[in-house]
Amino acid sequence: MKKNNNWIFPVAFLIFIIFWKFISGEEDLKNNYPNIVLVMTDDQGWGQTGYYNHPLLKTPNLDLMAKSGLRLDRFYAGAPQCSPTRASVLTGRNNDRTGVFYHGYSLNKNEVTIAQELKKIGYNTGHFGKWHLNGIRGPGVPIFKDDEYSPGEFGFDDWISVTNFFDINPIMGDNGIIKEYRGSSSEVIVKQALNFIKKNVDNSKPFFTVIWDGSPHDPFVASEDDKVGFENLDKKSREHYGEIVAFDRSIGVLRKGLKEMGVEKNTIIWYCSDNGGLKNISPSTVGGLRGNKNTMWEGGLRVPAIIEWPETIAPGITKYPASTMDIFPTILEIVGLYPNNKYSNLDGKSITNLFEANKHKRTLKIPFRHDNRGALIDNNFKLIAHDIEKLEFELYDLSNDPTESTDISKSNSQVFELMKNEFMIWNNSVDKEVNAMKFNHPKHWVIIEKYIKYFDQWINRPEYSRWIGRALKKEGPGYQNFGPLK
Ligand SMILES: [Ca+2]
Repeated sequence: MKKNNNWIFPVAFLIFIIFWKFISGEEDLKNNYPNIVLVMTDDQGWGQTGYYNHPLLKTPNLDLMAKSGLRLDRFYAGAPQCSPTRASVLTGRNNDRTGVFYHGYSLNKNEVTIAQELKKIGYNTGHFGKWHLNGIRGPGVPIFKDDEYSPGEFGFDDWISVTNFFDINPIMGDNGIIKEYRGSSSEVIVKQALNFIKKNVDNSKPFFTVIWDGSPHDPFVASEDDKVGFENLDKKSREHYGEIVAFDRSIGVLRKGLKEMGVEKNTIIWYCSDNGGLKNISPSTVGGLRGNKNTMWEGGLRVPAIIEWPETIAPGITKYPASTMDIFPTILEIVGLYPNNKYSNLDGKSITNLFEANKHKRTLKIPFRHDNRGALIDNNFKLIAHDIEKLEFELYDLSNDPTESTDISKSNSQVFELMKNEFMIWNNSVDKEVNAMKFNHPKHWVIIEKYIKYFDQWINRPEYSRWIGRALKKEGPGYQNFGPLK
């Protein structure tokens, strides 16, 4: 008797269809991976953009970007200081967990970075500008090839980077080789980043480009043209604001460059600053918020931020609280790596829900810990610990009190106790990681042999002369000034 095999064909066909759908779904995403550009300024305060109606400063290029992208009005730097925030961008984790306790600390080698993850799925990755995650203090010097903590060691294929802040006509490490560049720091790195982008566009490769500017960090040096309109300011403020004008122009060059290459529609540009605004600059840098850089007040943590992705994100403004710790999970979700992959102890969460019309309330609180100070943000509630060891906490309601003037911990004791407990549990989880890690304290480059070799060549460079002079006389501060340790 002949067996009835009629079922084989339909079942095989069904299996084929499911399999094909699965494969082609992955293929679609792969063929359409967005390009990603992260742009970060250094010390630009929350109030220092045209689109927040600054009384003097004009930022036409940022304003255009804010109009066509998603403007995040409550975006937080992961820490109120440079290196710690940079660590939080690359890892999605609080800075203390990564060994970057203060400026100049190196990022622990066992951290997983966005660049490493994106490389695995075929992205080309590049870093341009300030790095400040390699354990070196002092004004930015070129990063060498043999640097154990160079961008190349953390997943970047191509890099033109300096250890720290840099200014007009900088020398930088081009994949570890010293090269001299002409122009403002913003102009220089955007130009180099566009060369990298062009190479990838020509090869049809998705790219991940990190542009970390040295402006408007001190020393403040702007060109005459960029200081027009600031004549009535004191010299320091005039130069500082001039640097933001140069940065803004570089944003225009970047957006225009992407357009000319025809890739702007499927390119995400995520712009933000690395910490809050500076003191002693006029007009104020923080747009009416309390506190400045290096404090847990809003003025120290809240920074301007925009995500532009023309193909996917409708223009808009959101007050949803988010932070630089959300960049890692958000980007990895966009490319399909998160949450399928397990990443240990992330402190951020993906904010792709903001790209859709339905914006939910944030459920995961935003934790901060830096230099024995802490904070925890739960939508409008903000818990602050000025001294974690002494358990000194305060509570603010940012919806009624955006300037954090009234501590409501007594009148809202229930919320206060809950948030305090949650912060302490989180703080213990950070302690556990810190206690298990090995780390080195940062060093100023003037005491590192491979840099001492360049003293003769560099002593007349304006950005280095003071430091080299002091080092030759072996006197501080600056010489062997390690600053606060963990
Ligand atoms: Ca900074």
